[in-house]
Amino acid sequence: MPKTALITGITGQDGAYLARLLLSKNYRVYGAFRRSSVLNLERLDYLGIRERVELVPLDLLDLSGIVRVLDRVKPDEVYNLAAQSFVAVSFEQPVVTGDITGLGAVRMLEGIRLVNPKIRFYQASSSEMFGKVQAVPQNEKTPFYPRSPYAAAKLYAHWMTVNYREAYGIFACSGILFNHESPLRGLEFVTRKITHAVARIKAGLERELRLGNLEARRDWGYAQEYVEAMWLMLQQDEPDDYVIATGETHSVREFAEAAFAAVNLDWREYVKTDPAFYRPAEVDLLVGDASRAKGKLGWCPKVTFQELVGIMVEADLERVGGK
Ligand code: NAP
Ligand code: F7E
Repeated sequence: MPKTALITGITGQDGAYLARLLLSKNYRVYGAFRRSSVLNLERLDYLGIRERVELVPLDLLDLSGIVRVLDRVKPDEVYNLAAQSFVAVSFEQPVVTGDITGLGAVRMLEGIRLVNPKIRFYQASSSEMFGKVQAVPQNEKTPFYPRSPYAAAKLYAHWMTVNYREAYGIFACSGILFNHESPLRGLEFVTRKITHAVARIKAGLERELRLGNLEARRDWGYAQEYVEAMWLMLQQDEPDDYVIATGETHSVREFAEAAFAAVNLDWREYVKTDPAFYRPAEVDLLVGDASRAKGKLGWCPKVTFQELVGIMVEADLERVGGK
């Protein structure tokens, strides 16, 4: 019998890649979207899988809708990828971020507890929970220290995932994923903002790129590989929490330098810093230790930092038509 999966956040970067992965494994894939006046299926179109995903309306703010969808779809596995995921906006909208990103996960868990506690659950946790890091590199045992409303909301969702596992025996896993990027990354995130601007500058459509803190360091991996780890977590005999990361860290400055160099431009001639893009509290350094994932899931990343930058620049050059 093919398995059935429900993915929340199907319109986002990870939702699209995960849907493609699960379809390739013969799953029946339901993709949950929140109703809006324009349904954005751009990423599913980009991957050519729009027609193969069964779309269901679901808002993480609405418990009764969640219960109805779980009852109708009868998933074996639920991947909770939906969130207000942009850290910068979480400072402007802390309450709604808490409601969607924090309580939203609890509504999904409650829905599972009410409808069918045998459903396996994946929670999209984040390296942002480490925030002001208490150890370098960060692993599953590293204490958390969130630095934004987004991170605090994710931390609540993380502990509730652990709690539903311990209290009700639900097969619930928290994947603590470090930053992962791709050509499907939203334009507001720094990597895609850079590669998109590089392509437009190369094509003569723009002359400068305004960025915030160039010294922040992140452990950037390739999204396509990271969704594989999500699936692996739900295939184990026992539920657990896993750090997913490359183990390498690079600054925003290094990313910009590499992206401009990929089209033979010098980043210093185009990048300007702008206080508008600084955050009230910053996460200075993230670098993950994914040894547990390697040992238990057999997961390890393959795409290097340089390759990731190249993949993203190439895709944006094609989109902009600058090639
Ligand atoms: P993304 O591209 O921003 O996608 C977020 C998704 O959540 C979108 O489909 C969005 O729908 C949906 N959503 C937002 N509010 C919702 C609501 N109230 N009800 C239902 N759906 C809602 O994020 P991503 O990069 O794919 O990340 C996937 C998940 O992993 C997120 O939870 C993110 O916080 C987490 N995460 C991401 C990273 C990373 O580096 N990418 C790392 C660690 C954790 P709309 O299209 O309608 O906005
Ligand atoms: O920022 C700095 C910024 O917005 C990265 C989300 O997927 O990953 C993501 O969160 C760094 C920060 O991602 C600009 O200050 C400089 O230090 O690309 P970002 P993020 O905040 O790390 C984690 C793991 C998640 O869970 C989140 O959902 O880059 N930065 N200048 C800038 N950032 C942006 N966005 N724009 C700038 O102009």
